[in-house]
Amino acid sequence: MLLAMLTMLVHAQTVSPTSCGPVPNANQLRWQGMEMYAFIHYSLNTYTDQEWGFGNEDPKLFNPSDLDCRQWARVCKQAGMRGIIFTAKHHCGFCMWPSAYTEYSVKNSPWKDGNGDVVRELADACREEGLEFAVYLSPWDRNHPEYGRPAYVTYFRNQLRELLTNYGDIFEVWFDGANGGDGWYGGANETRKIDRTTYYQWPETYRMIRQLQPKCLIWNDGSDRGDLRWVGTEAGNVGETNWSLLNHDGEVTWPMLHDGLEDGDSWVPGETNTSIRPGWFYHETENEHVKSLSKLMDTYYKSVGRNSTLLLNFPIAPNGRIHPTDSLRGIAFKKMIDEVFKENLIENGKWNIENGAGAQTEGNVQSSIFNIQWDKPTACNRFLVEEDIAQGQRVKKFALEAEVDGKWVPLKDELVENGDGLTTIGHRRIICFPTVTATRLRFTITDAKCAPVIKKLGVYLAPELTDDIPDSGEKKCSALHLFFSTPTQMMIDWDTEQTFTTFRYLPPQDTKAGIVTHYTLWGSTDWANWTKLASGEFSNIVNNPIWQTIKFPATKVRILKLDADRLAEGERMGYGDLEIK
Ligand code: FUL
Repeated sequence: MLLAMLTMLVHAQTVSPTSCGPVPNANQLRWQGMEMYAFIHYSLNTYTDQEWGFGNEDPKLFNPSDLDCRQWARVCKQAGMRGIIFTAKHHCGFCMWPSAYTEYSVKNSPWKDGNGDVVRELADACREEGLEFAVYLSPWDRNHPEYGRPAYVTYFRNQLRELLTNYGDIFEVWFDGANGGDGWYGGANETRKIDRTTYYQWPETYRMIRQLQPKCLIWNDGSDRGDLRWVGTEAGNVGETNWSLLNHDGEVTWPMLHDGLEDGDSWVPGETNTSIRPGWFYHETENEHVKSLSKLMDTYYKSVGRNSTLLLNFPIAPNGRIHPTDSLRGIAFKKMIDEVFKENLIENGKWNIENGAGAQTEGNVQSSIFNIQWDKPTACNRFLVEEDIAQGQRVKKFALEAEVDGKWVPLKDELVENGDGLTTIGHRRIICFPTVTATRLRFTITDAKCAPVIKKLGVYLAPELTDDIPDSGEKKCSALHLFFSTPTQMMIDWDTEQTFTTFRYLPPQDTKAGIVTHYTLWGSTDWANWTKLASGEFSNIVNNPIWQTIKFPATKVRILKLDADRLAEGERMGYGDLEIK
């Protein structure tokens, strides 16, 4: 015991004050406290079963029978979301509010005879439910004739001004950096390349935002540094080491997005965005694939539990409502979070904290060692710790040990792949470890930028995370006879003629090399005459590598041929799995 105490003291002394680094501004601090808020994806894509519209989809398709923004707000609130970010305009350019600057909007749809405004209805519903409201405005606009030229940037700013002026307080603006190049562009049907670092002239746009909405945070994954950063994936996790820092200038590489930058000169915290379903927009085929409770909890631990916020997407179904499966799952998610954190075992009197500052679990405590003792062995499996980030993110490394049956055992984060995961803390860090029945717990800060300031500690006993229904491991395509006739052409053949209507492609899951972004699908009965069944793009497949579905009129074939017209990276087409129906 004496030796252990000495070791702890040595650790404490190694925490020598150096520079504490940047701190958040008031807006960032407030935003971090929101913890979870919802994305809502809804546009013409909802009616064309697409993830990215081309820009020529007919506004007449927008005619929901039962659009109910109050239902969205109620569901989001009950799912624990503190605000909603709405796709006011997605890449297709269709505006969900009657913008004065374009005809491509709800005003030319049959919904409410063209007198409707989804942005208004949602902003009002959010306020009624006590939620904050924010907008996603896609800089890439595949409808606008001037996209790629200076006139479009003026148009974009005019639209942004409408949104920031007419709908009350906006807590965040989301400027998606996605740009696939090609689009309708007023009928030009061509590819338009822009330089994302200069084209949009962000500094001027930022000035306008600051002036119109001084409390609004800017999310921007292209060029000029916004107030928040993307975490480099749409899978729902930030790096296990997550610094809320980046450098103000210079390129941001993928590891910087995912993990932040320990010695960054600016406070740019990570926001983890993911969808409750595989896609961002509603697809009936995904009704069976709404994320399970354990997957959502895993996402929570790997976002909010790793010093990030969670931006969880709920797509709107064609009738204008959140689908019942998604709403029930969202609400169950919040119930489960409440269940896990309902009883802080430190606070219920069985525990005490032994350190110089006295026993307390909330309020700032400057210390490097927290030695927690129980009267009787107590089962636990979650450890929660928060730094007072108003004073910066200081802790670099810590240790966690439990005394079980008279022996100290090191605990590690069971959700990390490498190492023990006991690195940065920041706003909140949650460590998940297999249940131990311990008499003591020791939390030691072993390295910090300067004197650590701990704001909260918690120890909990959560129901164990169960795995999702295990995958049989068998690929759907294992019974197919397939081969590559060239590095970018795949053939599949059958002994007899078959009738198909659907080709499904799962891209490679662990690399961008070989992901098909643009395709042509052909069918034949004789190897000589080929009928083109479909061609197009797999939208957003790089950032969200989920199953892609190609539908075509029922056709008899003996051979199918898939041409990879464009690959995300590399020269050889790859696949994770295939399904043909
Ligand atoms: C991506 C977009 O391309 C997706 O369609 C979606 O909006 C997602 C949130 O961001 O970059």
